[in-house]
Amino acid sequence: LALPSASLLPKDSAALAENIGYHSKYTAGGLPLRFTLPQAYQATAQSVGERLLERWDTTFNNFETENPKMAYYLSMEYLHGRTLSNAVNNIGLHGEYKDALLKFGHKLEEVESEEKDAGLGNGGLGRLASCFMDSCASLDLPVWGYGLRYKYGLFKQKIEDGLQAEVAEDWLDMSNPWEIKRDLVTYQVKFSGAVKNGEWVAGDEIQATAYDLPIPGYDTTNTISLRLWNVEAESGRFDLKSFNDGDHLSAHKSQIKAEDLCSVLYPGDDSAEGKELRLRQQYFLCSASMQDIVATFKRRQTAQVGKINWQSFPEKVSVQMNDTHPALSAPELMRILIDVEGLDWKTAWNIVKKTCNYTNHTILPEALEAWNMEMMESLLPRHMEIITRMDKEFRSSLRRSSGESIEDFQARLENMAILKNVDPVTLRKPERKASIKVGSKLSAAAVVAKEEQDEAEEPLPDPVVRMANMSVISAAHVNGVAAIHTEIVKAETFNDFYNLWPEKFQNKTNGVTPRRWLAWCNPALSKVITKWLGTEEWISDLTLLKGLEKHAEDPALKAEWVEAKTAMKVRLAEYVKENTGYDIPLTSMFDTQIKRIHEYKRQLLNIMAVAYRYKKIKAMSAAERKDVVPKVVMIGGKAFATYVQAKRIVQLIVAVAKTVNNDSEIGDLLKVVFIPNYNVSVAEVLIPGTDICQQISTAGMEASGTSNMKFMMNGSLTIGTLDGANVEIREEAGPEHFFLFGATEPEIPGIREDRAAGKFVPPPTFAETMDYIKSGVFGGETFEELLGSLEGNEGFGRGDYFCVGHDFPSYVEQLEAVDEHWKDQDKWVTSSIINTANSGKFSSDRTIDQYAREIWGVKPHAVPEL
Ligand code: DL6
Repeated sequence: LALPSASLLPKDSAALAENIGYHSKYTAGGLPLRFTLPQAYQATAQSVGERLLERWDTTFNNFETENPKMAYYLSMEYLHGRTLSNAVNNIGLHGEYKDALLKFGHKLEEVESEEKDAGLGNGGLGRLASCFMDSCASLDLPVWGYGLRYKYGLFKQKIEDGLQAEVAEDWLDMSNPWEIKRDLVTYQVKFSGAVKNGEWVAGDEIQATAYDLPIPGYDTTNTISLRLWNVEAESGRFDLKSFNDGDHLSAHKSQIKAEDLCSVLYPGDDSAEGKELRLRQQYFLCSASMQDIVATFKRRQTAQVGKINWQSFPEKVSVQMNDTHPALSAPELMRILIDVEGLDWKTAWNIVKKTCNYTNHTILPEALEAWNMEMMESLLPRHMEIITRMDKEFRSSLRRSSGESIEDFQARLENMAILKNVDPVTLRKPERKASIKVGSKLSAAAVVAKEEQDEAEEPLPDPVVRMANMSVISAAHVNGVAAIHTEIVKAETFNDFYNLWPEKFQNKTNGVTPRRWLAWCNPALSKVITKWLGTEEWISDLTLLKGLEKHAEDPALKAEWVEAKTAMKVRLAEYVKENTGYDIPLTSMFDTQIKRIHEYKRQLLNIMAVAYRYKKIKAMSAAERKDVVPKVVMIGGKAFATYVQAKRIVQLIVAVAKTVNNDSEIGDLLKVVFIPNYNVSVAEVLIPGTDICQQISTAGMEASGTSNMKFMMNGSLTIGTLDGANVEIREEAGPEHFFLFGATEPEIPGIREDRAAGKFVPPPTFAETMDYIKSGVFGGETFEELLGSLEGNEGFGRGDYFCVGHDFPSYVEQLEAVDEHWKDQDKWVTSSIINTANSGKFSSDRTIDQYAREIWGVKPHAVPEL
């Protein structure tokens, strides 16, 4: 029996309207006489989903039969945002769907807005993973993503009484029309128990079920898969006996415990140490994915070659670990190869070392994961054996370098080993040496005193498994995410490893997809770009934007550029009005900072400069005020629920906004807006409407940043430090189109030392602003605890660890330079065009092409057109 041909689904607007009508009646669950917006969304999503499915099937079948080398991207986070708008654009049916919906009286944009963001990530790391998926599909690469299907993604942020409140975000409550549940793709994931006679007898087993999200490439049939694992309640876990005995709660207990595993995304900045559920999640992802990868390899090998040649595994498979969260992939692959497939240790280890790769996304020490060894032993006893052997072999392979003292060698070895706080011989928790020697002649009283003294000593630290060290040791390639970040990784974070294996380390400067982040989110500017370049090709080759540079002084382009920017500012102002109630004047400079709220990202520096500006304007005469550049400062971002200092920063921003915006004396000269519930779709409105963006982290602390790239593409100028990808953005745009301030990375340790030595003299503008805020001018609050962190008062944190005070004067100076630049609108527009024109490097297509060639060894594999 022949299956229906994959290319039969019609795509003209009349047929699409019919298809939407069909789904609204039969699958969208609405009432027959009404066709509401939510119903229209569900019906349209079903219709688009079918068209994605035929592409997905074609791609899958093609990979299955042709068996190219595959790369698998493992990430605990994907910050996907909305799917509908991206999908209709990527598959080239935007116009057709627009017309089809108009037949029902609906606007496509309104239908698209019905969709909830898929927020399965905390910030940059997860959003990067989603951009990478889009580029992999668009470049026709044989790549698949793996992740977890959390029920509750990143929380919804509300501002209540001036404070952040968190509300659980049940993004699946309306069902997810994009996912395809694969009932037949399931794997058992084992936990706990013990290893008996070399065999792991699990204490618990949970079933992982695959849910696939199709990822359509742009201008290609290729549609790849993001496979998210979910725990399905198994009937076997329902305890019928308890139920029959009337104990209904206990009957469900085991089911609930299993389902809990995928219930919630962990907040990114909170140290996950000690959180067993997080470790269970990480292992669940690694185990299900590695089992799936091995199964695919075996199936394709058997079909193609007739037998399985394990040596060819690294020629067919490359695994990318997105930070250390999926680091258990390496020991899990070892376990499968040895325990299930019967390979010997050496063969398995050679395969693993060639297959796995690791990306580092942070050098913040608190974010480098280290898991308690005892907990790992109890949860993953077999893996602890494997990891211990990996560590033992690594330790014995390490050699003293010439001239290195024994002490230095030992210190280096302890710094690089996987296990920390263990006895170097047994690799177990060290026994505390009994201080009373056997046969000693101490009196009974002296023995008691000695024992008491022993007890009073500091307890020995718990042994831990350092996931970053394990990742470096088991990876073929290790990469940082921006040039400066990779240099820090090589020179500091993993310096000993770099000296040992320099060839392992690479830089892969991040990128963002130009589809979502320019072509689709900024229709006004895209139109202008296409007109002036005479082609739409830039959407798949962003370097073509360079062609705009020669027109950067052309008044005709400038006029169109301003018109497009204004259209996006109008859209943004409407959004602000609707979501905050504030009116913002369109002729003002729109100044935006959007990212997670964190002390190192220095939203505090931003809002303090706003307070300083406010104070200055208030002190001006009416004549002086005429010279002030009117400005709207927008800040958006979520503070993690337990990060107290970050929540205080939100509180200060909201308080400043309330005072400034209600001050009639200030009027339109300054507006401040805290954008609540910042997420991907909010960013899609904010970025195109922004004139200048703030990338002001303490130098050396932001690995890369990616919003900086999105702003640049959309013609925003940047005020920033020499940190992360800012360095490369400034190089590409040219220093005269970038506002640089602040200490550089090599200067930071000295500044901190001076501070600790009491040598810091607060700059007058900074001290004055501190006092101003403390005076209670912003809603009567004095913000002592927040500002105390900048003073280094006892009990008030780390004494301006993030160097806000040091950088304040140069920041304010550069903000003034920004004002001067703005006053010459002609110059400003040229800078805006130059920024867009030089943003080609920051397409994730470039980044992914480099991963494909320099790390994964995979080649484009376009499937035939439908
Ligand atoms: O590489 C993506 C993104 C960078 O752009 C940010 O600079 C960096 O802060 C972020 N890192 C994390 C750290 N998470 N962990 N582990 O989110 O990665």
